[in-house]
Amino acid sequence: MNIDYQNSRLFKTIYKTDQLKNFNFPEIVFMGRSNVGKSSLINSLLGVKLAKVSQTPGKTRSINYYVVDEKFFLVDLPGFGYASTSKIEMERFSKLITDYLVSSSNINLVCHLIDSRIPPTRLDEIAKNYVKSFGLDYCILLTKVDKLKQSEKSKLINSIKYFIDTDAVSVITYSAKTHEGKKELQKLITLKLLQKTKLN
Ligand SMILES: Nc1nc2c(ncn2[C@@H]2O[C@H](COP(=O)(O)OP(=O)(O)OP(=O)(O)O)[C@@H](O)[C@H]2O)c(=O)[nH]1
Ligand SMILES: [Mg+2]
Repeated sequence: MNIDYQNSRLFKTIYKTDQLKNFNFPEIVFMGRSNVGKSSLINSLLGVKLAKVSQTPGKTRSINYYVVDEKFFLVDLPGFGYASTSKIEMERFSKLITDYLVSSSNINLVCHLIDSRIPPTRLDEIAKNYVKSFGLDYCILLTKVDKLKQSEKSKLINSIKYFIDTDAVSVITYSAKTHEGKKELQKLITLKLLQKTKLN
């Protein structure tokens, strides 16, 4: 399958559960803690700067659907677990995420982003188990690997083995700065799209 990633655009932004609906494209979902690098990774993957990146955590408060080459959606979920966000906002964020996961019937893959320098948190554990309870395909993207020394990098996968409960889960190290991991992730996305749909 040939995918022209640069041929992408923002399709829809959703702020509230009642705006959620099923569109007619497969969805590749990006979730993770606030500031983990979701928007940067999406921009790197697409090769165009569509998603807003900020120094201030909690930037993406909505669900953003990007349509890629008129073939599928990349779905950028709001970051979870940003401590300074008011409690009501937090609840709204997580409710929007859980409502999305419940209501979408087109999810082909959920990519869980984890900062390669910060061990997974309790919320990461909850998010992973939640996704798995739906039987959704799941992979882990370890972000910001350009910030690691070579020695730290080689220990990285081992250090989060406890979090990954099966060898079947793909783990990709990614840098939005150097684009390390981009080809590998694109390959995985193609595989999942082919497995679940009849796209050609
Ligand atoms: N060095 C380095 N910095 C990165 C990388 N990815 C993201 N960053 C930085 O991390 C910060 C957060 O990046 P975002 O892409 O906005 O993260 P996010 O997960 O979308 O954040 P929210 O929308 O707040 O949930 C920014 O300052 C980015 O420049 C990376 O691969 N390498
Ligand atoms: Mg973001």
